[in-house]
Amino acid sequence: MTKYPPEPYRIKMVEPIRMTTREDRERAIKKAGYNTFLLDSEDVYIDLLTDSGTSAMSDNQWSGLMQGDEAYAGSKNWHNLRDTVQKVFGYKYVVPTHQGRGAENILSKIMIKEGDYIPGNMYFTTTRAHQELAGGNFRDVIINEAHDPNSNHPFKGNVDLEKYQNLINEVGPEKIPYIAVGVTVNMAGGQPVSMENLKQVRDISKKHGIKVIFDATRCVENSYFIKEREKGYEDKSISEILKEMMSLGDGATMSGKKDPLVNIGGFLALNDKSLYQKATQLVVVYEGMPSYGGMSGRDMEAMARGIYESLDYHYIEHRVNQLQYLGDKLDEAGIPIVKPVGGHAVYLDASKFLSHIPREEFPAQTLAANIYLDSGVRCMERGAVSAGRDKDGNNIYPNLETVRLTVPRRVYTYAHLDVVADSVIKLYEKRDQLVGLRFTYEAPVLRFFTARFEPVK
Ligand code: PM9
Repeated sequence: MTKYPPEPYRIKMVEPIRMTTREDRERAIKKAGYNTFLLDSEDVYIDLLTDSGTSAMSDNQWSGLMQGDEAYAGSKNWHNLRDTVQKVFGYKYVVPTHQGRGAENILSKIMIKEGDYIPGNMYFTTTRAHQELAGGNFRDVIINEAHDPNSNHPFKGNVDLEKYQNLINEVGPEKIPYIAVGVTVNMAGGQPVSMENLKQVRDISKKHGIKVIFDATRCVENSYFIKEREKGYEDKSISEILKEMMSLGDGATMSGKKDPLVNIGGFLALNDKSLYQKATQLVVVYEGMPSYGGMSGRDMEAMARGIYESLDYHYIEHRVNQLQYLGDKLDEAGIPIVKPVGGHAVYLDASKFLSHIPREEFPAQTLAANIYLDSGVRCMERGAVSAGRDKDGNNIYPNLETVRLTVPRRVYTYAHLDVVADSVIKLYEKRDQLVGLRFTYEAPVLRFFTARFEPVK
């Protein structure tokens, strides 16, 4: 097999994409308040904003859509989805939700009490927002290497067991309803967690009666990294590794929009019956019946089929290596990126890329806007704007000030990634000409989605 495996699929349907002029893009980014989330998709050439809900479905999934059973309750597609999750993930109970944050909302409401602490291997935006809205305090217990863009640690998503134990000693286990373990860790650069680390997390948690809840959003990518990098897992299948990982926890939230290869959907999976009962009481309030949770029958069918497809070794090998291809091109050209390259995106180190722009002028937001201006490639800020403000209203400045080039699943080819790399390399050569941004509008929660900016004069 070549270093960068070819696409393990043929293209049967195409969607034209539009090239734009510099003038078009200047108009569009100004209208969007220099926030790439606010651009119209028609104004985008190559869309690397996110891998969320942007996957291309297979012919098998599309044919599943035609078999949607749109009964209000108890549809056959729900049974298929529930059985699939139980089989693949090994959890007893499944609560369907419209997407990942629907599951996070329910989980936070049933498990967190005012004043609780929720340790996690780095924050994720929507996850932390729900924890805080439920009265909890997030505590970062990821290893230090995760905050260092240059560390080549193979499992940068690992939980720092000492930090975790210290938090337990400090606040007491009764104040920690669960530890939230992301596999992989999005904000660290799509970095994986090792099986060994997960076993240790399970042991500490069990000793103190703390539950382990996975954010399984990109668990297939994590399973691939374990197979590639962890001794003893070379000969195991992706699905064996995934099931072993999940067996080390008590439940999981899932955004179906990522690894399960669908455009909408999610679930909360649990082993504890009383928690499941509480979750079903809330799902009817926020999402829908416990047998659809905000999804149509056809959505559930597509997700059940997508989950199985995502476990195919050739699919996930190609997916992760597409990212590696883009990362290698940028790295070879001397572009500062977060290393090693993660499972769903290449992260540019914007602090280094735009070292002349101070943190208060948001180098990553500036870089994302300028990549779009330069080539029509859309990407996403993952730095101070995403991190938001602390309880005293001060901007949080995470160590990682990054721009995420996120590759949707089964959508773009290596040739598209060449265009992206060339554009970023070209921009790097004239980086000194870029000027920072300041807010003109900022929402109090999850501000990055809707914030507006203007260039600092
Ligand atoms: N992630 C992403 O682009 C979409 C929204 S935030 C820009 O990375 C994790 C690890 C995620 C995630 C979404 C969610 C929420 C939970 N955990 O978007 O609600 O990466 O389905 O999932 C996004 P939903």
